[in-house]
Amino acid sequence: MTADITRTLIQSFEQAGQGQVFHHWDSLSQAEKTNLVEQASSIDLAELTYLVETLVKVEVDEEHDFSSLEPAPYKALPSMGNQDPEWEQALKAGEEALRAGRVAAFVVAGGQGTRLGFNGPKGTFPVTPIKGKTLFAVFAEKIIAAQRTYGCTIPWFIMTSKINHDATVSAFQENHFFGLDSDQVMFFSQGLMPAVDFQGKIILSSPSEIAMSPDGHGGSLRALFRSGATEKMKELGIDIISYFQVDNPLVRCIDPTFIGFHALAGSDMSSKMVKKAYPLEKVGHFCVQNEKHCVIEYSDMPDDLCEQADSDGALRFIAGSIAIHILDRDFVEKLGSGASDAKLPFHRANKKIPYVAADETIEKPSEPNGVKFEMFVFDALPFAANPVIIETAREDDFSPVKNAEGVDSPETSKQDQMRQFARWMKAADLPILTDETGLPEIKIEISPLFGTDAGSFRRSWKGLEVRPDMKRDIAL
Ligand code: UD2
Repeated sequence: MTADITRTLIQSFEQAGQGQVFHHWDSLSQAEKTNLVEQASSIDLAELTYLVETLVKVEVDEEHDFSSLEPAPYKALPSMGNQDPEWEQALKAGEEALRAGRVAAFVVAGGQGTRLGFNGPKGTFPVTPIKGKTLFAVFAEKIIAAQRTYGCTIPWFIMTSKINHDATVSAFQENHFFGLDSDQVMFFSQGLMPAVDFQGKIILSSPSEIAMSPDGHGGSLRALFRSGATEKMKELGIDIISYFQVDNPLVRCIDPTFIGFHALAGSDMSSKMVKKAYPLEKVGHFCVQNEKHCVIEYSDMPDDLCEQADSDGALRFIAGSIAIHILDRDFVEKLGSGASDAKLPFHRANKKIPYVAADETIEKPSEPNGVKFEMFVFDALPFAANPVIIETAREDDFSPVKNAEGVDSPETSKQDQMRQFARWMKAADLPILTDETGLPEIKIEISPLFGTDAGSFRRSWKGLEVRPDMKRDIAL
């Protein structure tokens, strides 16, 4: 970068009231200067100024107007054992789309995993009950299983962030892409946003380093576009993107019925819901406001609405978002390219952000001292044509690993995996003993390559030449 361009960059920061970013300039080495200039050039100052004005320098937190909020309609699961023509038609349509090679898998794995207290990329966290396979390994096997069933290739797009990109790619290389073809796995990094203090000033994490953090999973739409992933999808004939989060080993990464509902409706964006387990469960709520579908995050939804009941006593806002969506490729391009007026809003989150003090030491605050900006993927829903929301059984799709202990922890997730495996065994009339919650007395682990549901499990079991001892732990 020439001296002229650097001078112009510094001036633009001064004009935007962010001159402090270059406060230590004269004492920096050449390498440090290059790093700082690179970071500073990636910041859209106009966007940041707007965010500071609208999200940071506001006197009182603007209250949302929830007066016209309605629960979003959804397609309820057919009751146990019943055939439902609409669900069967959706299954067929989804299977056709898969056989035609129209579907890609997409995982967002750019988060920092702070709550879990795990340092590596979250996808490399071991989650299965016996073999300790990682989240990435489980997803890869599910994708391979779907490819075998539908005789197709399912490209897998993986969004990382600067913090974990290299470690993620290395984990795949070291594990031979978990059985996938290396050509079908594509990695790209999401965007970063600078953190600011409560006056809106960009925070430095060292004299030569701006405190930057990932721009939220909503950043995936522009990252898919900017990285060339959507272009690649177009070349491959893919128009259906199966979106899931890295923290949920139970997720059906490829669910033909869900794909079919989306395809038949000509939807821009479809979502799965579960019935909330309890009124204040920490999931987003599917709602309709001003005739548009939307998700209101648990932290924004007033408790009285979370707890509101219908005349029959059922929760009114019952549809919880478990962050499983299908996105139409053209829709992602429209939102991600910035070419249309449809733009995802940013949300503010108060955080403890390490900063460089006047004497150049690094301070770690014990209270929130600044603001990070994040976009949420579900904010795309109001822009989507023909959105479809379908119900799914929580026990077959959702048991995330978020916390080190307690709810949504490695322990609860392993138990939920084993309950699922025990259900498949019971459905195949195997003598498996469980407690009243369905947890088997022995440990069980079943690879997606052996079975991904009761039907495929039964078929593989029938084909076994040597059956495992049902009194010892079983890993298939
Ligand atoms: C999310 C949803 C919540 C519910 C829940 C289900 C939000 C704000 N809330 O809560 O409504 O659906 O999930 O599990 O989304 N990620 C990135 N880049 C980022 C930030 C996050 O890739 O910049 C990924 C992260 O790696 C993970 C996922 O997004 O796969 C979820 O992020 P989170 O743990 O911050 O979301 P959470 O649990 O608060």
